[in-house]
Amino acid sequence: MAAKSDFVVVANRLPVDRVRDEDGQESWRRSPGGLVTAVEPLMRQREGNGAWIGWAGDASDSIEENVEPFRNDGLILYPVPLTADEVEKYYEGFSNTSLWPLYHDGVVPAEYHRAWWNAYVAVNRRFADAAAEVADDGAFVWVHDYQLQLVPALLREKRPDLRIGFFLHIPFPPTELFSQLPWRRQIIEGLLGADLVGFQTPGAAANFLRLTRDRLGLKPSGSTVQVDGRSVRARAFPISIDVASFADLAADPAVQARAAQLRTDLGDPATVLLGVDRLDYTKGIGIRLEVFEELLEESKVDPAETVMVQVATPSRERVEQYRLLRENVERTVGRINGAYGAVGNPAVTYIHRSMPREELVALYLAADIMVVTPFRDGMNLVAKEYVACRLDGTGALVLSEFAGAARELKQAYLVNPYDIEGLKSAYLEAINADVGERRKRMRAMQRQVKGHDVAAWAKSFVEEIDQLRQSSEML
Ligand code: ADQ
Repeated sequence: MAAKSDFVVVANRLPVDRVRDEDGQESWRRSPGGLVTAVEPLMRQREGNGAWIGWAGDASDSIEENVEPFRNDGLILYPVPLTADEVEKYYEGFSNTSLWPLYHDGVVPAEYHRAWWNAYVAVNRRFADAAAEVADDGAFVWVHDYQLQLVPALLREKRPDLRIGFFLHIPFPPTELFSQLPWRRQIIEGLLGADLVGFQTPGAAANFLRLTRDRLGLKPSGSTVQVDGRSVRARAFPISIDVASFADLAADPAVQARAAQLRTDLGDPATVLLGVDRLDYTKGIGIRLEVFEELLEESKVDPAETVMVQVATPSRERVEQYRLLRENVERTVGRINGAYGAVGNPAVTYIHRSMPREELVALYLAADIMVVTPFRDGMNLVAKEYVACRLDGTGALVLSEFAGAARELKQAYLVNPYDIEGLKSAYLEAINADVGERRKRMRAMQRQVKGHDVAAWAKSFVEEIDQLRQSSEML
């Protein structure tokens, strides 16, 4: 058993995937994603004492098949095994077919099944047990996201000495919507096991606090609620990105040369529109493409001058709604290209792959207009990454007001993604804006993002939990 850790992250996924090559040789490969991008820089500062508990992303034959903790790139990684049945019920089922749509305004209907819930409870218990074993006396344990909402209370039961933080990366729905959930009480009680519950927006924190009153009869006051003689604080900690590392890549001559090459490959158009998302029905990818299609149809944009690139990272491919979405998006891309593309110059370039960070940044640099149109999104890091990369102050961001990022990036062209005419006007306004106007907006957004990077986000969360501990010790 490796040494105990004083700083433990608990998240559904490890920041690596286990891959097997053709000869059956196993190795670990870094995996992309919002959470890894956000927490990794902080973990690295722990001088080898930071631990990360998570699932390795593949099904085990049995949960007895334990993989020993191992070191990877300065982090101690503790894999939590899941069986194929648990992957189906806990991950694809309860997490991604019940909670994910429910928490995103019910963009598609949420499904509830008791067997999925039972698997969710069992897996949350396994994560809590792992954390209880790994954490040193009085350690800080930071639990992440909707897959693990029961962990704070389960962990507190075993280890009352720990400081427990929880951060929800996705939205937290209004009480009327949340109350659909057959296990609403258990989820709220699970979260209340933490000392500090962080959300992306003040509205989400308010929804949660209201639920503690409506469903548990507690008496929240300001951002705090008393439960079992303890104080639990709930408030917003808007997540961000590692601004400096994006700016460094954007300043790299090789990345800039790649961006120029991409524009040449796209046929040197006057305007490049870009979308980058996980292929998820909350992200509004279909509507974004259809708006472009209508503008082409109405000759408001010329396909010889304006092209679109859509990167859609494969995601949750075994979940039915995601398969349907993929079919829909790919049909739309095909239709647009059939009508408006030319040989060697499609109107929409569609990429359904993950890509290295350098290539992503080259795309951000190649794009005049970044289009981010989720129907609901906890934050949306892509919007912030684009802003951080536009070092020369050019470029424009079209951003859904239903992304958490809209609270901070107020100078974006803000849109309601349900309003098609509004979306069309915003595209055109962004495309036709003069250089000075775009620059003024971009510079203001850059000041915001630079002043609030991911290091500041993590620091403020950890400091707040320290303060809570000190004030409770003084009582
Ligand atoms: P996501 O829904 O995954 O995150 P987002 O915030 O946009 O959404 O983060 C996606 C990340 O993946 C970005 O860092 C992006 O650069 C990267 N990425 C996207 N496509 C890629 C590709 N093809 N190749 C490589 N990298 C790619 C969830 C919530 C969000 C919240 C984050 C963080 O849904 O609302 O902002 O967590 O809290």
